[in-house]
Amino acid sequence: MIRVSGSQAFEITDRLFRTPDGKRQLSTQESHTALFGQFQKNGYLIDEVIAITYRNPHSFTGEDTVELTCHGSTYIQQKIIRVLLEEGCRLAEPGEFSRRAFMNGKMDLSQAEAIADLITCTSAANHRLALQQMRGGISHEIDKLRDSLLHFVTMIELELDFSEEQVEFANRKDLKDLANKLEKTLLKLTDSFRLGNALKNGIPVAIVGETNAGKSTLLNQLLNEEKAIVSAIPGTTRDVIEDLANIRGITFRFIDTAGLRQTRDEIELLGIERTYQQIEQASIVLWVIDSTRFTEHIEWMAGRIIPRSEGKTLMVLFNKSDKIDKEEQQVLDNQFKTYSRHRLHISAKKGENIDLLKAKLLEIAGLPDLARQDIIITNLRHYEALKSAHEAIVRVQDGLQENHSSEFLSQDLRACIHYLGQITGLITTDEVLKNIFEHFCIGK
Ligand SMILES: Nc1nc2c(ncn2[C@@H]2O[C@H](COP(=O)(O)OP(=O)(O)OP(=O)(O)O)[C@@H](O)[C@H]2O)c(=O)[nH]1
Ligand SMILES: [Mg+2]
Repeated sequence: MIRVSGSQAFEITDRLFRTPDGKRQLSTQESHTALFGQFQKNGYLIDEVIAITYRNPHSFTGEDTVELTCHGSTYIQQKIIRVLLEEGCRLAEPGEFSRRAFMNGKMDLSQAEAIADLITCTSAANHRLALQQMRGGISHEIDKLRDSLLHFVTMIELELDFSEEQVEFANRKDLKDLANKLEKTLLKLTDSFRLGNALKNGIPVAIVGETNAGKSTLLNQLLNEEKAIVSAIPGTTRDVIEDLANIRGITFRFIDTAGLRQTRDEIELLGIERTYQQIEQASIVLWVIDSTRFTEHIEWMAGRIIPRSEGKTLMVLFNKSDKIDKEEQQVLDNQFKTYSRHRLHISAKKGENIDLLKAKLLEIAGLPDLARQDIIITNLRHYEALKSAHEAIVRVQDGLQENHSSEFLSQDLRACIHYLGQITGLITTDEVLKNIFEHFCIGK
């Protein structure tokens, strides 16, 4: 489908589009109607198309728009586009349609951004969050906050006008309550970003452990794909290998790493350094142990993995369970009780207990019920703005506590309102807009 939007959309397409009876024109069509006809230039037929007309402001961009649905060949598409360009159109920039929609007030900035998220969504969770944002979930929450703040600041500023008379229009206790309420809401929103970000970019899961433990085999098993090279030679994986996998609608980012061991090999040492970085960046760490040779270097290994896993969930996986019996499994399990309460026997090669591992990962990820209507922030730009807004409201709280003058309070309240305005695009700069829309794909 080729979309032509702008004040000359009808004029240009009318020169190229003929209905079978040769009588009807796009410019005189009613909005939201489809016409069948030929797309041609100077009598040279290019394709038979359906043309849908939208009259401003009732289109996605808010401008006059014609959408041409043609046959799928890239040759035809390019030919049509070339002819349109010859007739005075120009190619849309990335995200330009959404940008125009925003400029023409068809949607606010956070809604426009949600379109980009919707297009790239790869999981049920992403999909739901993007939809929520596109339909104005976040905007609504932000507007509510802004309204409370505006009310707040009006009361404070009224006092400024009567400053000589030393009146207090705004009851200080009410103001404190309002500030506390706003602070809580802003904190909740900024806090939700950790989850939102994980849902959007995948929850990072680092697969670490001794060489030859079966880490790459496990990665392949989780991805259902022969992504990493597996071999019986210790030190096979030297670099970080990662990919996304979807487990029941939630995206996980599984990261296979170079096995840990004492080595003088320079390249391997660089790889091990990267393993450490990956542990630090992950939310969940899977420590893979070769059940057939577990006694070796365990202390050494623990000394490397445990401190770096602080604040994350560490799960111990006894791999190659196909090689040992139940009693041996029990002994192993007892030995690792102190390291983590999450322990599981698996066989990466045979696929044993992999479903259980997946269920455990979902459980550890501890995702709240997404069906609830809680607002979850997924966008870094929104997060930054909310964080600044939160800092400003904390200054207001402090100011109220220390009986600062209305003038100071109003300054911080205005700052808070300003940051919230950035999210919905009430306050923006050309640079910010450029930055946002240039990351859209062309045609959106
Ligand atoms: N019996 C058995 N063998 C396994 C299992 N998982 C992996 N292996 C074997 O163990 C060897 C090492 O597997 P890899 O997946 O390459 O191990 P790794 O931990 O990635 O090793 P490095 O990349 O060297 O650190 C291979 O020969 C695998 O076939 C398992 O569950 N059972
Ligand atoms: Mg490997």
